[in-house]
Amino acid sequence: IDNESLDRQIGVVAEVAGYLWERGWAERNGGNISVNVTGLCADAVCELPALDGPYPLPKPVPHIAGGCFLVTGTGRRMRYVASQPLANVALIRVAADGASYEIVADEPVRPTSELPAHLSVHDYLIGAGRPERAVVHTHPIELVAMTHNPEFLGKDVLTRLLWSMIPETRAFCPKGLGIVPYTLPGSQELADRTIALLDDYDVVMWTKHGALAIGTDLIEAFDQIDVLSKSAKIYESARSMGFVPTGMSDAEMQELKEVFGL
Ligand code: 2HA
Ligand code: ZN
Repeated sequence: IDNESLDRQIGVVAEVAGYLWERGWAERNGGNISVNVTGLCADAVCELPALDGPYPLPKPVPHIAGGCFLVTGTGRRMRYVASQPLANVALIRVAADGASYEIVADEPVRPTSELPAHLSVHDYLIGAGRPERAVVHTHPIELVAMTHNPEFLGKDVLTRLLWSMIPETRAFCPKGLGIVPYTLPGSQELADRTIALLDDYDVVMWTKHGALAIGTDLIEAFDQIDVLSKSAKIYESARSMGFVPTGMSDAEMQELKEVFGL
């Protein structure tokens, strides 16, 4: 496929896949990435014949009917997405009725097991008129560890704790972290529980599993998880030094909110 803007997007997928691997968030085939490239391949690419499919979707995605998506392949390792993106990323097209998809690309890579979550999120974003086009799901160690503590799972408890570790987290993740209770990976239920939190939170945490972030591009989505992860590491570091971190006070956080207009 010869398309400069698509090539650039594939380059960013490879870049972020490399970050996930380097962070230690992508054991084996852990995590997945998708980008809505519908606007970028309005030309010949979206008209390409299907190599494979159609495959039915568990729930129709009417707002992205006819759309094209770059999606990391099922069973594919992030470290190889980074080094050989073309061999490990699928290009898929959602059917005109939004109920199935086809694979259109040089190589018939099957999309991630978390396709229901990715496509449901893209469908929600377009339906809500939002600008985000990139979705990252990954397994950030410290954040996942924190979901194993029931005390952190109450409404906005983890968000407040993470905000209070360092001012940047409050500033760059102003809506915080929504928590989905443990749900079967790859299921439509996980997808539905995820999109239910996207109005109110920047990042969604899948309990005992991983994080999902959206962004206008993949770098922005990665950064959101990275900022939260930094706070989680500061918390862990303080605990392993033998004390419970004080955290910024409510007054200090309120000041940030006012001065930065968060
Ligand atoms: O792709 O991360 O959630 C493997 C996963 C499933
Ligand atoms: Zn996962």
